[in-house]
Amino acid sequence: HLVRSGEPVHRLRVVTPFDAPKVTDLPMFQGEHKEGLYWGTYRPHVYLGIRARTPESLIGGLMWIGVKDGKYFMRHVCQDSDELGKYGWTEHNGRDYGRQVIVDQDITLTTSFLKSFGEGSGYGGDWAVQIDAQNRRNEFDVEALGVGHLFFYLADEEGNGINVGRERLDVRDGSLLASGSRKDVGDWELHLSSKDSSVIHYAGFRTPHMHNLTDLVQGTLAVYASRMGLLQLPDSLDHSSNVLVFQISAKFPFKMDIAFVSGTDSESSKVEDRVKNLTGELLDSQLKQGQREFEEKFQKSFSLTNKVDSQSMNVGRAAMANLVGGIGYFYGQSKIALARSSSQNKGDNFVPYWPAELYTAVPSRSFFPRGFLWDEGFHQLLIWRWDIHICLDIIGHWLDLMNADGWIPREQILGAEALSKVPEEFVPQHPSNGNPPTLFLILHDLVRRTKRNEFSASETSEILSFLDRAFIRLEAWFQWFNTTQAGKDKSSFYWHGRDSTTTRELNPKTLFSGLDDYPRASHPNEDERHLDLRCWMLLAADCLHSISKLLEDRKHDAKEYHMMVELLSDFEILNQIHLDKASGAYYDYGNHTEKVRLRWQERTTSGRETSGRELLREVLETPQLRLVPHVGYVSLFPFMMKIIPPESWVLGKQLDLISNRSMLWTNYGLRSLAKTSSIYMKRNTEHDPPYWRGPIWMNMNYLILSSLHHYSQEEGPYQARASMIYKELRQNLIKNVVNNYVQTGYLWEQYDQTKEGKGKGAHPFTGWTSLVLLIMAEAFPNH
Ligand code: 6A9
Repeated sequence: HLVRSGEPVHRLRVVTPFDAPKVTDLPMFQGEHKEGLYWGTYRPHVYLGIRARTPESLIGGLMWIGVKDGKYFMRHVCQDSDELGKYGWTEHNGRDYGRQVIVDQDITLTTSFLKSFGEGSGYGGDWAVQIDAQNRRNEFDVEALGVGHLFFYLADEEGNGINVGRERLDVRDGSLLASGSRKDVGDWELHLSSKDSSVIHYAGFRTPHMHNLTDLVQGTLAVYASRMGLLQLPDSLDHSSNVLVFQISAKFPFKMDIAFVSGTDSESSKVEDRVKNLTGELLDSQLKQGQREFEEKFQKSFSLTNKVDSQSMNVGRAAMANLVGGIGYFYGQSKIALARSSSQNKGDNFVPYWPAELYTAVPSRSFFPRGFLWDEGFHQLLIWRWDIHICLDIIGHWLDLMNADGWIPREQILGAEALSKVPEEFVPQHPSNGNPPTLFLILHDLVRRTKRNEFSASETSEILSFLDRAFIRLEAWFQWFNTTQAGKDKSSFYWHGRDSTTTRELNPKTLFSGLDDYPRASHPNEDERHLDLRCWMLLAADCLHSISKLLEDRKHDAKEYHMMVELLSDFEILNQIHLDKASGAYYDYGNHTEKVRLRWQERTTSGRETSGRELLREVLETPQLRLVPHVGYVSLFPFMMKIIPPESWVLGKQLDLISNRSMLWTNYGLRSLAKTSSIYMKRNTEHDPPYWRGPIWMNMNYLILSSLHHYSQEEGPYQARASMIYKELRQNLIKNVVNNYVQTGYLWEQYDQTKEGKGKGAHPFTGWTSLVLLIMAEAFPNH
């Protein structure tokens, strides 16, 4: 029903924006707010990258030459293969100050970012980058290591030409590196200042391909090296270069300040003053000031004193700084898959979404430097406590990505730079697939706190106008789930779109649930009932209900949502369809057998010769409609959503499951799947190792911990036990994440439930693993 043949692509409903005023067009996001957030470190996929929140920006970035085993490597895009000892923001406020430490073998770079609105500056103000380069092998003065090579570039995505400051660049006689002109900020200049003697070379290029900058610089260096035997840029320009790269070479240790000033064409531009203000001692003192303010704000927002030790506090600080410092701005068009057809050219079967911008935090700067819908709800649990305006702006951007059907694409791969990080087969987004509507987690919390007058008057009025504008989109989102993901029974839901024809998967995946390979019914069909989705629907209905109550005078109808809440939180109904009375566990329901396994079989290719073997699923028993007996994160959803009455025996059973070492409990957090599950730590296909089938994930642990906290406050027979388990789980989670950070320099995507809680998967993963900070602070959604 998505594509009527012959219909022009741009009129397809699936790529038609939702018809309502955009949330990001609200007055609260214009004017000073917008200008204040114009420039930032919004290119999280590079080690240091600056851009403005505009589709075609002037972008800045840093490369350097790293040395490993005597070989040279160009560093630029965050890559696991660079094997950096560490990189990440130690402080960042998401606005005008940040400090990052990068450890690359013997070299340590400290990169600081500072923004300033000096008198005379152009739109969005000025900014400075300070780079402090140290080499711990200094004293040996090995020639190759004694000199460091940094490359700072500016590139204009709009294609405007950039001029070199002067033909022979020398820091000692003046500091102008480059200049140019743009519609948004007027004329601008880039200045360099350093007390250390350095040599500067440059190269200019004309290219629209910003995702190829590493190759461009590396290739140019290679050509010059082979011709001249020197590791330096050739001091040459393309005609009308829109990319300028400066190579600054100096003996370690050295320090340099780079200042960007805009609006230099205006009469009162005071360029000299502003450059002075953003370099040298004045810059140093402003950076110190930024550091102090970050620390004060951090203490005030999370009050960790008396809660954790100082080592843990460092990790909490890094979690906050990296989540906020990793916020990016992306612009481009998602690719939307058209209904799966038998067409030959599968890869091409997509239509572009409308060009859209996204301001968002990202799960991982190296592995997944782009927006993910359900991750974002977790990120915002932290970010609203840091900066409510940034939080609302981000949520607004996500809601504006909604199409006419009320659907929001799950993974946002916008623009060439983002695309360059994703293998082709993962790019198209399927319009039949949802993703948990976690934004309701944070909105619900904000609504309750607004009701309790926890915000200032101006914040309250902004939250109200935000909710008023967003409401119609939130309703549409809810309706999208309510209609497209409905189950047979009126109180049941399931993730539609699982593959019921595959013979390769041990258990067909449910990527859109966010829990990828977490086992569900062995044979997907329309009889399925997914517990997690049912609970997300409860959260969504409850949130919409409370928003409509809050906005009462604005004539929203709360009744429909109220009925839905009553239905989905009805303990009896829940128990009828999802509770296994014998074990006290909640389960999915569907067409299922436990008797499945993967077996190597001879490949039978008709016509051609058979070649080799393949791993296929064998089903040893006819599946039946039944509860799907896997204990794990999904089975804890009613507990997470606090549906279980505090006095119920079921609560006691849930605590048993959680604290049982042969099921979910480990010293490092709760396993995603019980050790007793038939699918525990099983591969799904030959190439697909277990992911949500055992390892420990922070987002789910946080929600479970939050419920333990809740039940430890509710009077009842299980109160004391909940409290005990809460304390122990909290300690375990903190200790393990902190230990891993201290040992490896990173927060990780998941933690190994067997090998002493070792971090695994993507790293740095400063998305929802940052929730460890809220765990330290004992900060949970308000109920
Ligand atoms: C693969 C490979 C360089 C998987 O954190 C983002 C998501 C979560 O939303 C989801 O719940 N992660 C979790 O199960 C990572 C998803 C990565 C998918 C893209 C492309 C590129 O590798």
